[in-house]
Amino acid sequence: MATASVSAAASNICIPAALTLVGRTSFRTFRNVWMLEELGVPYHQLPVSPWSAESKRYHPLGKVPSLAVKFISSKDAAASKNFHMYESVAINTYLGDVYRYGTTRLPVQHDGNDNSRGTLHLHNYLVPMAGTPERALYEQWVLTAATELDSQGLWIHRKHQALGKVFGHIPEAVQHAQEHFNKVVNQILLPHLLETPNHPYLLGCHFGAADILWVHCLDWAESIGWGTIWTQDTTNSTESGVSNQNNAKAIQALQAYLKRCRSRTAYLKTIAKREAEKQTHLDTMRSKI
Ligand SMILES: N[C@@H](CCC(=O)N[C@@H](CS)C(=O)NCC(=O)O)C(=O)O
Repeated sequence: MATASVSAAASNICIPAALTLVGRTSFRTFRNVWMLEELGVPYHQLPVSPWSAESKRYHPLGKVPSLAVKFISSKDAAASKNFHMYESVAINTYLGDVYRYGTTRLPVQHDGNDNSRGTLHLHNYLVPMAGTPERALYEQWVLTAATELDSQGLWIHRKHQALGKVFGHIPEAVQHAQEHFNKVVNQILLPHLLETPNHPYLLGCHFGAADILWVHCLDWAESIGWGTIWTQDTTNSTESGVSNQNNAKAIQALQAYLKRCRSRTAYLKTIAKREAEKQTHLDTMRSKI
C-alpha cells in the first residue's frame, strides 16, 4: 500500500536535464549550493550579484538566488516544462522533492525485499515526503527560519545597517531585529535542542534542508556579531553569564549541532566554493581599477 502511493506521487515528477543556479555563493545562494552538493546533482552556476543583467533575467526584482530548470527531451511536452524559479527555500524544497531517489525518475519498485530499501530512500530525508508529519514539521522549521530569523532579523540588519547607504540607516530597527532574532533562538531553537537530546538534527535522525537553512542563518548571524548566545564559553556557567544549568546545556547542544552540520563534506565544499568565488570577484574588481 505504502509502495503504491510512493510510486504514484513520484510518477508525476520529471527529472531535469540541466540546472543553472544564479547568484554568487556568498549570498543566500549558499543554501542552494549546499543542497546541490548534498544531493550530488550536476549543476551549472552563474556567480552573479543582485541587480545584474543575469539576476534580473530570472528574478523580477533582480534578487539572487534563482534556478533555471531545463528538461531537454525529444518530446515537445517535456521541453515545454522548462521553467525558472526564485526563493532559496522554495528552490531547496523543489530539489529535495525532485531528487528524492537520486537522478532516476522513479523509486526502485519495492517488492518487500529489504535489499532495495537503500535505493528507495536515497535522499528521502533531505525534504520529507509531502503529506507526512515530517513534511509538516519541515515546513514549520523552514518557514520559521525564513520569516522570523531571516526576514525579521538578519535581512533588517543587511538592509538598514550593512546596506544602509542604499536603503537608509535605521539603528532602532536593527536593534529590534537583533532582539527578535535572539528571542527565536532562545524560545524556539534552544528549548527544542534540550527536549530532543537524542536527535542529531532538527527533524530527528536525518540531516535535511531545514538544517541547511538554520545553519546558514546562524552562520550569517555570527558573521555580523549576533552569535553571542551560542559562541559564549559555557564551561563555567555562572562566570560566563549563562543564567542556569539548563541554558548552559542547551547552548552546548547548539554548539555540538553546529559542529556536526559544519563538518559535512557538502558544507565544506560550499565554503570552499564561496571563498574561491570571493577571490575571483576581488581579482575582477581590481583589474577594473
Ligand atoms: N527571500 C529571498 C531573498 C532573496 C534576497 O533578498 N537576496 C539578496 C541577496 S542574499 C538580494 O538579492 N538582495 C538585493 C535586493 O534586495 O534588491 C530568498 O530567500 O531567496
